[in-house]
Amino acid sequence: MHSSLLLALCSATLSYAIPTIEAVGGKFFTSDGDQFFIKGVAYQLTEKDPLVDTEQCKRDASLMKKLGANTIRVYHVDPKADHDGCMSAFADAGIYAMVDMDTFDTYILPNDPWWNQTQFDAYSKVMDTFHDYDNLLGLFVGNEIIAINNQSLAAPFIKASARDLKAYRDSKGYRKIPVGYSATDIAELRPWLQDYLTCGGNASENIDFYGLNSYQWCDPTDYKTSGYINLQEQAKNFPVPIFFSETGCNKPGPRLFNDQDSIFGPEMVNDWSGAIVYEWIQEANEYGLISYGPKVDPTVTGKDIVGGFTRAGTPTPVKPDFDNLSKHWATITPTGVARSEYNTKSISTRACPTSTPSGWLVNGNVAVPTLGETLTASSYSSVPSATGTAASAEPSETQNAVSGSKEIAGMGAGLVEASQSQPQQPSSSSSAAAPVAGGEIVEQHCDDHKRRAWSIKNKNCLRAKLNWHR
Ligand SMILES: *[C@@H]1O[C@H](CO)[C@@H](O)[C@H](O)[C@H]1NC(C)=O
Ligand SMILES: *[C@@H]1O[C@H](CO)[C@@H](O)[C@H](O)[C@H]1NC(C)=O
Ligand SMILES: *[C@@H]1O[C@H](CO)[C@@H](O)[C@H](O)[C@H]1NC(C)=O
Ligand SMILES: CC(=O)N[C@H]1CO[C@H](CO)[C@@H](O)[C@@H]1O
Repeated sequence: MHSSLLLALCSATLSYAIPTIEAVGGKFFTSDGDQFFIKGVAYQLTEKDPLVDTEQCKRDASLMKKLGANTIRVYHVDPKADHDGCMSAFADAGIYAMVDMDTFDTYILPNDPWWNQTQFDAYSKVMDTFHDYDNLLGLFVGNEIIAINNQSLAAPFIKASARDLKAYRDSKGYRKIPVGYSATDIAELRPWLQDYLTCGGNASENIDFYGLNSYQWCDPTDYKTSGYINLQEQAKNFPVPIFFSETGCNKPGPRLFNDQDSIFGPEMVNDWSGAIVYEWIQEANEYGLISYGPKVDPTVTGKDIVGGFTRAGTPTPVKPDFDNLSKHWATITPTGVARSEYNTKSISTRACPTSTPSGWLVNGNVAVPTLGETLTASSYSSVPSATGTAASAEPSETQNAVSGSKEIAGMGAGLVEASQSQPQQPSSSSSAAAPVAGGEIVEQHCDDHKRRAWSIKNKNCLRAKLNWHR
């Protein structure tokens, strides 16, 4: 008893060494008052939870520090496991964690979304488990739920999950841990999705940050050709921190990471909060920055070997990719703005987009679904609650839409401008921002990150069902 209390105190003391991070307006700030920029890596060595093996975390944290990373992103954790060792290993190396709260069987579905108590319970358990770590930077309510415009009716359910998890956070007296979303980067969803998730004027219902999973910068390219110029146009004065929650095209390779110079350079640094590079471990998708040993036959099973790759041990840099990234990050030291000098009046408000046939389908500032609602035939209808009592029917989206609201009138010009900038995107770009031409990227992306089939039909997406990465 006594010694475990002592241990708890010790690890608590260790993690106090790192300042906490809060979202204020369109930026992240440390509790010391400095702006925080993410230099991150996606970290999911094992399917269930990579934050349980303290020794492994120490080895990885130490090399990540050399790489210049200050953040990891973890897609799946087991809320019942003990994360103290790993979280302090990362904190000791000055590294924050961003954690996805959804699980393999609770994520919001793109085509027939619902948001109910089972999901809420699963998400809130992750929050309960991680809230006390000072190096918890943020929590995601979802990753790439919506991948094409006709799935946009799932967006209000994303908002519902953010609203409920933020309310839960506040009701428990947890610190203001940022709660946000990580989006597929598809031009037909831009800027509608990012605007929708931050529109409506009620911060309690909006996400605290927006992450974009973008693979559209494939070296050699540049700020304009890659399409980053469009991302920037749409991120100007964004109301909450916006950053790349996954990035790093590996075609043709080696990876040069020249996008980091733009993200942290004069074009973008005032509006973006950094990037999480996909990914730490080398595996079949070949995005790895390090490996734990040579590739083996996929049929081989053994301790720490899954899917043809060793998933624990001493991390060895993949060359030249690791060094290339490390060299970039070493030269990138943005200071941004001090919290005391930051004027949140400079941020924009976003209109709730109006729907268009076969485009964005959520018409204006619709009522965010309540817990227990499901989407049927393009409107929300309450499903019977767990106790069997039918809740009252919700108004349909159309009835509820604030069409022609003053916000839309006020923001119209900006939105029109942003959407018109799309066709100017250079056609030479192999970008995911051009979904029709950019099939290759979309496919590759599905293969790497999706554990489920999208309704974008292609073999890679379907195969990804078997994959644990999203
Ligand atoms: C959504 O769009 C995809 C791709 O264009 C199409 O295959 C699918 O049938 C559409 N789904 C619905 C419900 O319209
Ligand atoms: C903002 O949203 C919260 C959560 O849905 C709600 O409780 C509150 O009444 C809303 N505030 C306003 C001013 O509408
Ligand atoms: C939530 O929805 C899922 C899928 O329909 C269902 O299995 C689960 O029982 C629901 N949870 C509650 C509390 O109703
Ligand atoms: C910035 C940097 O280090 N770039 C290097 C990345 O790798 C290629 C291939 O080895 C080198 O040519 C670059 O100089």
